[in-house]
Amino acid sequence: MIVFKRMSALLLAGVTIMAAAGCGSGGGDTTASAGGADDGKITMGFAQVGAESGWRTANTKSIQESAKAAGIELKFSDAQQKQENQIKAIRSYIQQKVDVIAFSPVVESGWDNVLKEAQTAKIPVILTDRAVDSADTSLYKTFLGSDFVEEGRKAGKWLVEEYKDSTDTVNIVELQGTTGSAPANDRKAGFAEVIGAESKFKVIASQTGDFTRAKGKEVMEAFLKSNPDIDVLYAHNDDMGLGAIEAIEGAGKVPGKDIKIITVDAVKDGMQALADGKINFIVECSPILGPQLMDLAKKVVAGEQVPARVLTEETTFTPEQAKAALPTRPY
Ligand code: GYE
Repeated sequence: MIVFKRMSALLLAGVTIMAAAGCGSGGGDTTASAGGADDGKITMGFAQVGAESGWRTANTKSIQESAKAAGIELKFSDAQQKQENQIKAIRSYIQQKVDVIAFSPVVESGWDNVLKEAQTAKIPVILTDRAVDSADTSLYKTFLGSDFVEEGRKAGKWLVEEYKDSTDTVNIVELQGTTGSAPANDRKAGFAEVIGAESKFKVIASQTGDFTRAKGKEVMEAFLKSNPDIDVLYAHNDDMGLGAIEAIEGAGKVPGKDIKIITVDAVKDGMQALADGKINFIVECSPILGPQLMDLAKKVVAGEQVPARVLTEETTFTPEQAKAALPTRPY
């Protein structure tokens, strides 16, 4: 009833307004550009870590494509895994007076000064993918990315389940991500927390492979030389795991059988190795952060409140699940 009454009132009012406006636009769908929201395009400066892995390549693609789709002008830089390059890029974005700065900090510490410079210049900052350890959280608007500790726990839980009927010692080697990076610190911590509950699990060697295939191979070769009895490899990303597979095969061992392998990311090459039985379990970490980032950027530039932490949704994969997912895997 109320609806009906209101509708007739609106119809009447509409007739009056249309008459007054000389039968203007009618449709009423043209309000999207009202309020000058589209005046001046948003410019984003994005300081990327590098191109160290399949994950990173997919992440860069997602950011570039989403900026285009969102009508955001993107200034993009690749820091080649060096913090000083990222700091330089951020300073240049400040100088260019971009509307918003987003970046994926290569390591967690050492960002306070440059973040303060952005704050003084009133340019909002969004952390993407990796966190910083700054005590002052007002230096950035939000942090969009995965829960790396949880990823490490998922890897550990699979291992506990896999060896639940065994009382023998399980010798584990670990290929860590970039030293000092959030995913390396957190994936190590989450894994250690879970396996630490059972004394049969022993991490006999743990070293960085810098998230690259080449380093993963090199470090695994060294692990194999000094440790004849490796049961499990936990690699903080697929690329290092894939490099390690080459080292394991080179040493005459069978990856996935003689040495069980757990990795993180679930990019196509990793998923293929999982489907082929060379990797045993992958914890997913999604690189598709672009659409959410552009959405947050628009809100932040408009001065809207955004949540301090935006988490990515993720799953895990067994070989069977990898086979099913591969044909439609976009990256
Ligand atoms: O897992 C790895 C990449 O920060 C989540 O960085 C990202 C990690 C990812 O090099 O492959």
